[in-house]
Amino acid sequence: MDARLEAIRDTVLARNPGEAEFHQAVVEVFESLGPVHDRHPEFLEAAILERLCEPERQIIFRVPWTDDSGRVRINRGFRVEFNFALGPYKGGLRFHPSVYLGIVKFLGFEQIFKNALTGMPIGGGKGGADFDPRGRSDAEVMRFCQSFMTELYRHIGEYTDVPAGDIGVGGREIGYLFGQYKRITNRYESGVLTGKGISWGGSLVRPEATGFGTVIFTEQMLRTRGTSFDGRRVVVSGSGNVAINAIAKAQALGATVVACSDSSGYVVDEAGIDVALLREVKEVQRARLKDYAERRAGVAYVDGGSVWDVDASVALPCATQNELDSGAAARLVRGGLVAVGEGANMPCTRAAVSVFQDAGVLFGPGKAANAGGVATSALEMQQNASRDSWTFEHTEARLTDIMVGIHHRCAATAEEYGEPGNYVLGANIGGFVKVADAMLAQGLI
Ligand code: NDP
Ligand code: 2IT
Repeated sequence: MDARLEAIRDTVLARNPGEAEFHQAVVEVFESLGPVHDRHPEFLEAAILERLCEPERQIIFRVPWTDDSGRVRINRGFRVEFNFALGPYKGGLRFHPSVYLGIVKFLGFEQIFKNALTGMPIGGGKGGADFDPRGRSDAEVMRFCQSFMTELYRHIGEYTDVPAGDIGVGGREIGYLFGQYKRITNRYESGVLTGKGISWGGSLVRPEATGFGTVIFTEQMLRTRGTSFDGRRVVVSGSGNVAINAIAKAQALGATVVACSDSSGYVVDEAGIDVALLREVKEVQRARLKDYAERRAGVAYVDGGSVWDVDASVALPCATQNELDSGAAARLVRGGLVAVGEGANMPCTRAAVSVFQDAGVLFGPGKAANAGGVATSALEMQQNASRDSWTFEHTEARLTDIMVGIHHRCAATAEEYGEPGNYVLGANIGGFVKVADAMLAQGLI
């Protein structure tokens, strides 16, 4: 790493003790940014990096609620408003028991660069709670969401901060959150949340957008080597929103997705995952992947273990951070891996990324490859602002253009900085320069 940036990194790490995931995200970005600071000493003089690493606002709050037996429960809620240079803070809410400040900050930090890469007018933020929705009734989830919004509402707004979904937050939760926001404020402010239902201000394609976008980005990478998804054997991790839609799109492009997972195990389905059945099991019944295996002939369920033990030529990690380490990366490379597209945020460890890059595997980092979700959220905001709603075809065409544009920006930036094919470098520099220019123009704030 560049010596000037090392000193800034050390200060950032010392100021934020115990936040391992935030440290990891910061270090990974800093490793790309030396050459930018050679060309732009003004960024160092204006302390752009120090400012970027210090969130503009961090809100931590108590979320009290009662479970179905009447017992009082207390969770911790977060919203980190990281960067406002390009537009309203924008980023999802994660409900998962592992959520703490370090995870929200890593996600918010990544979101700054991701959102810049989309070319849309959105800043970076993220939030969530250490609430575990698994096994909770709809009524419990509703009471939790209402209590969460009873504090959050005063910090958000269509011109200030626009949350959306992430792990554990989908259409059901966004509905309860929007209802409570509307009730407290007495405003039908559609643009305050994205991922809404289609009949009340949502956008077609938003549910599919992250998974679709990841596959579109990965297809663009494959095309640089004169190949495509057609005929490929693919493994996807996770079986939530991003994973299911990545599976659907990869198979629409002619691939066979032979495995996917949840936190309990994975399935191997050599005939190709049956997306309609997977949606039924996971999205309608809210059941486990094991139930998918029980309902389909010829499918093996592996309890525990790692989905990365299954050979494939394309891997799409779509579950969670640090789910794919260097050992798994080396095994995948031995099994004939050609490309990786990160549907999740930071699913590959830094060591795993090095293994892929050293082996010449095409590697699309999350902040580029999974940007289709937030980009389509920005399209939802556009529709809300103009009180319009677009067709599926029109919205999907916009998403495709945006993903092709992100791929082009990353590839062109990597080339400009002398490392053709290095999408990590291209994404980090491409996102950073846009935000840094805006911060410089807007003065010391
Ligand atoms: P969902 O809640 O819909 O699905 C999450 C999936 O990942 C589930 O299969 C879940 O399994 C698995 N998972 C979650 N945590 C863990 C864990 N600690 N270990 C193993 N598996 C785990 O979330 P999404 O699909 O929306 O999000 C998946 C990833 O994509 C996240 O990294 C998210 O930040 C990222 N992302 C999401 C976007 C969106 O629009 N939703 C946009 C861009 C990125 P289980 O059910 O067993 O917990
Ligand atoms: O990580 C992400 O980009 C998201 N969870 C989507 C954020 C959004 O505002 O749509």
